[in-house]
Amino acid sequence: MKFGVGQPFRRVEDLRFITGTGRFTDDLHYAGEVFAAVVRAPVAHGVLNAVDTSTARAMEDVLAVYTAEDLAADGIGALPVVIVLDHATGGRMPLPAHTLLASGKIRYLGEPVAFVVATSARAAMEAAEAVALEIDDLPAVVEPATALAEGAPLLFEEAPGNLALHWQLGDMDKAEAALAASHRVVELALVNNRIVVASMEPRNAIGLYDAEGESFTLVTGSQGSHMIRDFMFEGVFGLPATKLRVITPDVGGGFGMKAVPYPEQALVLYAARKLERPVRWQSSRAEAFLSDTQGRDNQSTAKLGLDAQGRFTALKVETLASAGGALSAFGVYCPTLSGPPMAPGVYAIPVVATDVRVAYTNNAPMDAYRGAGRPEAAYLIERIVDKAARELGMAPDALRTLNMIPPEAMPHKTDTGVAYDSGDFAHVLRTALDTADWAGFPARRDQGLGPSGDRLLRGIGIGYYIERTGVPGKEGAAVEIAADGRVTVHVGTQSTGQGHETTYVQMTAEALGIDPARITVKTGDTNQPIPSAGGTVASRSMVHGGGALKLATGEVLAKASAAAATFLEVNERELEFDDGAFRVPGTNRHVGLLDLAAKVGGLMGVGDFEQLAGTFPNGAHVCEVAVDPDTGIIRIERYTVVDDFGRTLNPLLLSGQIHGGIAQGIGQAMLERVVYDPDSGQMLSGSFMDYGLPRADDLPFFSVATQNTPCTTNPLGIKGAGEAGAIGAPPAFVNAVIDALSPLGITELDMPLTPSRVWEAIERAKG
Ligand code: SMO
Repeated sequence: MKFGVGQPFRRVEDLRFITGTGRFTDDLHYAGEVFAAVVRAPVAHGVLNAVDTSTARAMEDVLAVYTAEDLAADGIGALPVVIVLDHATGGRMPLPAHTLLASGKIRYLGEPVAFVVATSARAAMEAAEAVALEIDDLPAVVEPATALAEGAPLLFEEAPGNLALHWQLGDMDKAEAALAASHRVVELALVNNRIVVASMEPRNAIGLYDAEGESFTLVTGSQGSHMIRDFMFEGVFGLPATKLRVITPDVGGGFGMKAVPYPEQALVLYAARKLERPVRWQSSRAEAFLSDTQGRDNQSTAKLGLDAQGRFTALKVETLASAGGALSAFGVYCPTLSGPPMAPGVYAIPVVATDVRVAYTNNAPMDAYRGAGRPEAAYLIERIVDKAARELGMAPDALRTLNMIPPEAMPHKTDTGVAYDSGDFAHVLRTALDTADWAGFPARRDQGLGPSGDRLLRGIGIGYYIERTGVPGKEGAAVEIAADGRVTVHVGTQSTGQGHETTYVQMTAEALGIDPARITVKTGDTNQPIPSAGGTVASRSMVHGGGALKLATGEVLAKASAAAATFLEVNERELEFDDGAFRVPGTNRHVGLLDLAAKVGGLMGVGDFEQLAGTFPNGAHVCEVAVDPDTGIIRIERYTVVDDFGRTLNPLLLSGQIHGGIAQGIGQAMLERVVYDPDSGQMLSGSFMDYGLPRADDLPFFSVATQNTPCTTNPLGIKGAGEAGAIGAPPAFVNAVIDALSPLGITELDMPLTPSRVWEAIERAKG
């Protein structure tokens, strides 16, 4: 079918976006609305002695200035922590309150301290500047290692030694013993750099209050209206979730950062109730740098054991991670439940253990960023495998192939307890290497001169990733065929730019045999008629949302089939459904689905899907680079990806996902790093003048293809593709650069591989 699943159907939402008629939160206006601005902490760590709001309150057009005292007086609670774990050594992790407004103490630069509401955005901003804060500065700690060091300034009384969590997976002693018994042990220490999320549309929130119904509406850019509602309400307002409707219109990027609740979302609701007026807040880019949750930020040391043949015997990892200056909803998820289980990657490693210490630090709160822990795991294993190959004098592809879990061993349970259901890793790797002309690289290595006439240093690298997605859970969908022939599909996953409308339209058009132009996809409203919704995280939208839609279209067809049997006066079993119509085979008697819907006054089908096990997208990234030794500038010459996504719904959109993921992964690996001054905690990279995002001319054209092995744990065979590109890219890129620099004796280098860092390493190596 022309518009069916598997076809490169063009994005149905793009006309709206490219003609400027998308409807984002800031495009929506409400009668009587007023404007909020946040007073943010000007220091990273300090005692907050007083907040003087008197000048601001007296300013023209100012309606209110709220502080932590006002919130406390009204019984407003703190934001929820979703991931709560036990310390490995026993005992629940401490849970210092993630307050909406600071009280008593400041713990990160940009932490909200007061909330100003005025009749214009300008008046609100000016009044915010007039709020006087009396702060005694404290020394800041901006790295987990310094935060955990003896005598470091303490952030929270509840967390002695700044230890948010000490957590282990596997038996560290067993891993140490297995390493001791190994033929060889390869060691690696690396930093996974802290990065901002940089969604194109900054965060925002509009709060509405209905005094009569004592109910709220929150309009906000999010990765799922249902998840924000469920996080927001009980803890913060002490009200049942039914008292809050959350609406999320078009969203310009989320990447994990918009999956969590924020103080401002609660504050607009609070202010809307106090003032009985719609209250709107729109983050500036500068605020986004300071107060959006950030990603990655950990340091690991790892040991990989090998036997005499090069087979892996054990992997032991020790990680220090940062939670930032407030515990965000999934703040400790990435370095614990998400990353470490994936530590062995695609390799058979009999013993694997990880020890993680998460520290409170005077930085923005830490949370999920595209991949959320899995990129960290993939980066570590793929770097240490490359290092092992170099130390053994073995080709990196051969060492990988030797240790990869073979398809005949599927399903395979890793020592970390993860059950891989399917995959043919060696075949995917071989396909990628062939496409990248890996075999022809030695001849290319010696080609080409830099601008000064020096020889360019060329290198090639592999990053093989696997991620666990399709996290078990429920997702709902509903399909409504109106009597007039219009079809509405309700889903609970939220597109933040991925193009969900297109894929859901494709799936529906194929299942119902109807024209895609008839179908409208609705999302982002907790009032939708769907039984459950988990939102868009962890590459789950097609895995879960696709499953739910399949159930919903199935129910519509079942109802229609019964109606068709009555109408055609045949037994239902005699009917066939084909090309949008029920037919009695061998006759010309038939009725179209849409005609039937008109006759019965409309049809509705609902699906409530439960994904029971993980899915495991995986693939090989092969990156080829040329480093100019005079400048340290790295040019990516070729970039090849072959993925196993189980089943492809739309190859055009899929490529888009991979392209964007590579750009974000290369961004982290080549350019991006949040820099806080180590003493003051001031941010030195607080704008795009100082923080390098990748641009189109930093990247080559990509070769992207799939070699799919059906997923056995999802009824559609889908593995999920949202995060994959960002997971495979960093190790492929860094391994390529180290390959280029290894003739100079450079075998370790931490991200981001900026020209200055590369140039300095080259100069040092030259002596
Ligand atoms: S980083 Mo994601 O939204 O699981």
